[in-house]
Amino acid sequence: MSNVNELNSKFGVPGVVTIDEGKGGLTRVRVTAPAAEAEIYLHGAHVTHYKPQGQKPVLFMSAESLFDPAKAIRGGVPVIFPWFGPNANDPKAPQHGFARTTVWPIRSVSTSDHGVVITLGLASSDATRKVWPHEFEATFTVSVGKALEMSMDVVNKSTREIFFEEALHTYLAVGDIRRTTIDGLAGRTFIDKVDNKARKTQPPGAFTLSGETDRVYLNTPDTVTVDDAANSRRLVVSKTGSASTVVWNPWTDKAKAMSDFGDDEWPHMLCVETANAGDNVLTLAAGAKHVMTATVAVG
Ligand code: TA6
Repeated sequence: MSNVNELNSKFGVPGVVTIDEGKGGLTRVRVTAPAAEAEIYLHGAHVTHYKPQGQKPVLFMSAESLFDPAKAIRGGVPVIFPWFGPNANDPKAPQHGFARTTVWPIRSVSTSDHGVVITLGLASSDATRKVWPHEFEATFTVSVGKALEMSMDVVNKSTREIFFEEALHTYLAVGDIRRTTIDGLAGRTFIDKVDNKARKTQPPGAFTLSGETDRVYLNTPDTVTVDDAANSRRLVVSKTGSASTVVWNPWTDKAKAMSDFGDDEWPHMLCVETANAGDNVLTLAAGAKHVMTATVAVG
């Protein structure tokens, strides 16, 4: 794998894009553009920081997160692929797939008035075939500008159709989840993972969480608006090519149970995840490509 100096000479843009050794010695791309700053680790193609100029950081990062090649980073935007949650066929396989604990090489870096665009790639390998016997080419594109725009493109390089789930597992930073409302999911069916996976319908209007919440909303192309009263700002998560939206906050007990998450961090985060999961598992024909995008912006 290229070292940091080689990567900088190949992809660095003086004063705008720098590749360095981040936490845990993991390779990190640092972006300082006029509109925003961001950080992306090659480990998991993981966006760990996004801060529009003049704003507080938009993404939550746990102070307890590990930066360990064998573990997922806790916070930012974990890239979930090719399954969501446990692997139904292999209980020993890593939760949420292997993409978030695999190094994604940089494919390209470009700058424009719109912002900085970084593309990373992940292709099937002996390691991936061991847990998922299919040929694929994934490309993750991050555009750092007035909004954070991400695109997860998957090409089926196999000779037969493949089935997969995916998610951009976005951890939003909020001032206080107990004073935060979520709007855009009214009327949608969701799987309630804190109530025996019961299927329920989201009532009309915006809602506020009052306890551990873990919901997979199905068949929803909707934009979600998060009104963060404590920070007097709105965060807007819009998407294309995604039929599922996952809403998660661990609350007190689950927070205590996670060693890479501070006991007192749960009020300051809300996952609004852009996904294709559960009933919305994707079928991709041989040679075909699927594109899922998520845009996170301060409203
Ligand atoms: O997206 C919500 C969820 O599936 C929750 O069930 C919880 O497990 C969360 O993901 C975090 O999972 P992780 O494997 O990153 O600890």
